[in-house]
Amino acid sequence: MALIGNREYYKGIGDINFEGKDSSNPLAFKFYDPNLVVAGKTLREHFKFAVAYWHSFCGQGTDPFGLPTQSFLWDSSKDPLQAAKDKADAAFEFITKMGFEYFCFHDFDLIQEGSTMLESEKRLLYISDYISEKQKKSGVKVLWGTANCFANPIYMNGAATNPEFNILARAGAQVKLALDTTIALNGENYVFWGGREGYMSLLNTDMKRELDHLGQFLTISRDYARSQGFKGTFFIEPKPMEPTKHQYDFDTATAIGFLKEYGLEKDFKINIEVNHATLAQHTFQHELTVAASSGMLGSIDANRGDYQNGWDTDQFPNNLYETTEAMLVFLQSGGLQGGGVNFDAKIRRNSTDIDDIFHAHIGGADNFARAIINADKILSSSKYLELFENRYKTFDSGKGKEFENGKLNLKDLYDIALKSKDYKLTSGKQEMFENILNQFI
Ligand code: XLS
Ligand code: NI
Ligand code: NI
Repeated sequence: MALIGNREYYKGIGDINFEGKDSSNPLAFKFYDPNLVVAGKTLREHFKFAVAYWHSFCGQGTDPFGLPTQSFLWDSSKDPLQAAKDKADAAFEFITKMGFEYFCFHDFDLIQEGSTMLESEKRLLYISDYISEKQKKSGVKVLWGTANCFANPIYMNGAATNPEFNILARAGAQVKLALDTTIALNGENYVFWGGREGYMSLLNTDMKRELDHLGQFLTISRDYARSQGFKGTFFIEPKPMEPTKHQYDFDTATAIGFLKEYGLEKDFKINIEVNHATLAQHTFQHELTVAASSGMLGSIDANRGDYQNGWDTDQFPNNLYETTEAMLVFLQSGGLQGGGVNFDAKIRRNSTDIDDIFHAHIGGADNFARAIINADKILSSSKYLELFENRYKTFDSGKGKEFENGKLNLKDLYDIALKSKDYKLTSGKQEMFENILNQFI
């Protein structure tokens, strides 16, 4: 029985089950069978699907041009404490009906911010007690928590990179409370997404000083969390822009360079969001590959962009090609380190029925399930891997191997080149690789 709260918010919708690809029931998984074992793990274990509190229970269909289109029953109480409990009831009802085990949150998704820091702290304690009880009853867990240091007007010039110290300190207080809340809810990880950590114009920005401040801010945040017993991983979530013109955590490569510069690479990994990758002019697969190459593929914010426009549309993932290519990287790198797949996605402004949020998550989960099943078949029963590895076979032995092992200097390369006469124009076989992908999709 899915209903965990006192009243049912998603009336008329029962538990979402796996019914297989021939099912005509729109409220059933067609491909996501949580217990299906692929490459040695169940799909549930591979993905750890999480619901994003902000999009699913707070976002009401607003856009920069329009007022809310979705009104939620759980928002009806004028008392912020009651409203937060109602929202938690709705969230737990939804998550358990979906059969998912995780959610992700910002501090003030859980409860409305107070007018002072102390009031906010009281409110967060109040709601985390309530949510912890619900976690005990339902088994629902926190994949990661984070602090919203971007919505409040005081952060218009940045949070940890604000040119004024007292605003930075205020962001620090907020991160402390968000960490306390994450720890109280047994959160497995903690995210930093630097929405306002960047610049609008370099004419008025001391970039080096702001980056030093960010490095120091993350260092003391980590130290505080560790001193409170937090064992999880910290994630940086790169995004190139929006809301700032230029965000400091532009993409995965930039974020990894930053973490290494400030000595944070042991505690931090990367949370990759699909639409942020495409905003940075990269593919999702590219970002996963960069993170995996440094052993820093931590978590995924699953969504998709729109190829006809240039902002973060946060649509639910449904691009099977894109996700299958991503799952090739995912499987080959051994999956996510500590994280999971968080649906950081929102239904469209004109999706106003109570079941739309179910269709969205069902589609997202089915998309990932299909993609990993395909990717596993490509890796285990096609010539893909052999062809892939074959491109590098001249480094497997002889002089190539010596080069890889650091045994050759530049003069050695010169001597080898003098002796080489014929250079073969070896095909990259891209079209054949593409056909393999197509065959298994
Ligand atoms: C916004 C980000 C944000 C983070 C959490 O673009 O995706 O939602 O995931 O702060
Ligand atoms: Ni995100
Ligand atoms: Ni986003």
